[in-house]
Order: sequence, then structure tokens, then C-alpha cells
Amino acid sequence: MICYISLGSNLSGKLGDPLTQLQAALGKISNDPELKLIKTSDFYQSKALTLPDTPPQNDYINAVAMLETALSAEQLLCKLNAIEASQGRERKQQWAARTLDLDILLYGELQIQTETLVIPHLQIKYRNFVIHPLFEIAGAIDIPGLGDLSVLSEKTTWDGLQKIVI
Ligand code: ROI
Repeated sequence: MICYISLGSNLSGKLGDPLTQLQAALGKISNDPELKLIKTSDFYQSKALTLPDTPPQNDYINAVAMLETALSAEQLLCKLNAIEASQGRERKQQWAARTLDLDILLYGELQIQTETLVIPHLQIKYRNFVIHPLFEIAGAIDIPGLGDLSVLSEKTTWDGLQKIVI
């Protein structure tokens, strides 16, 4: 199955700064015999999206990757959670700063809703730091329930978002 995942970090961890965290996670993905890393987007710096009346957070580094895997969505989630854990991710609050966040955005064209997984990821349409990197590597795909990604991308601002040059 072709899948898209998002990567995000706004805290330094034992491996280094947010960019290093994302690069390390991509390294683990590309070395995993059960995952084939097909494409990665550029890295983007983005202002933290936070809940109202919560303290400001550091900017995030975000990216999106395209994978191919024979794993189920649940198995893929387990693997991504293990990579997060290996890089010191602590799950405190849902909207807290984090060393590494890996989410499944799309799993083929399937729509999945279980207790642990909602695919396509519900927040895609509200998050320019997901839409623009996803459009960069996926182009005009149809997102089940959300429609044509190129339309979504045209409607979405770049506020607080910029590609970073490495
Ligand atoms: N804000 C940005 N800019 N990027 C993220 O990856 C991100 N992840 C989160 C919350 C806290 C919602 N804010 C974010 O989980």
C-alpha cells in the first residue's frame, strides 16, 4: 500500500535539534525492511499551532514522506510509535511540544476509523504544514472525504510556513 505520513518536531531530544530528529526518523524508516521510503518533501519551518490560552511553543520543523508497505495501517502505526518512543517522545498532552510526531495521513485510498486510527487524518485540512508538503510530493491526488489536494492547496495560505534551505 502507498501511504503518506507527516513528521513534526519542535523540541530538541537526545539526537539533537528538531531537524536532526526528523532526519533520524527518516533514516530509521529507510532502513526498515518492512518499509520502503519512496519520497520525502522538503523540510518546512512552521509557527506552532496551539490551543487558545495555552503558552506559546517553539516553531516546528515539518515534512511529509511517501512510503510503500505491506503492513496494515495498525501495524504501521505501531512501528511509527516505536520510532517516536526511540527518540524520546513522551505523550503528555495532546497539543504539547514534542521531540517527534509521526502521523499516518493517508493509507492508500482507504478510509479507516477505529479507536486508535482515523485515516485520512482529520486535521489535514486545517494544517498548512501538512497540505503544502503533501502537495509537493503527492500532487493532485484525491483525498477520500476531502477532495482534490490541488484545490485544497490553492485554498490554503502559507501563513507562518516556509521551506527551509539546508
Ligand atoms: N504546529 C505545527 N506548526 N506543526 C506541527 O507539527 C504541530 N503538531 C502539533 C500541534 C501541537 C497541533 N501543533 C503543531 O501536534
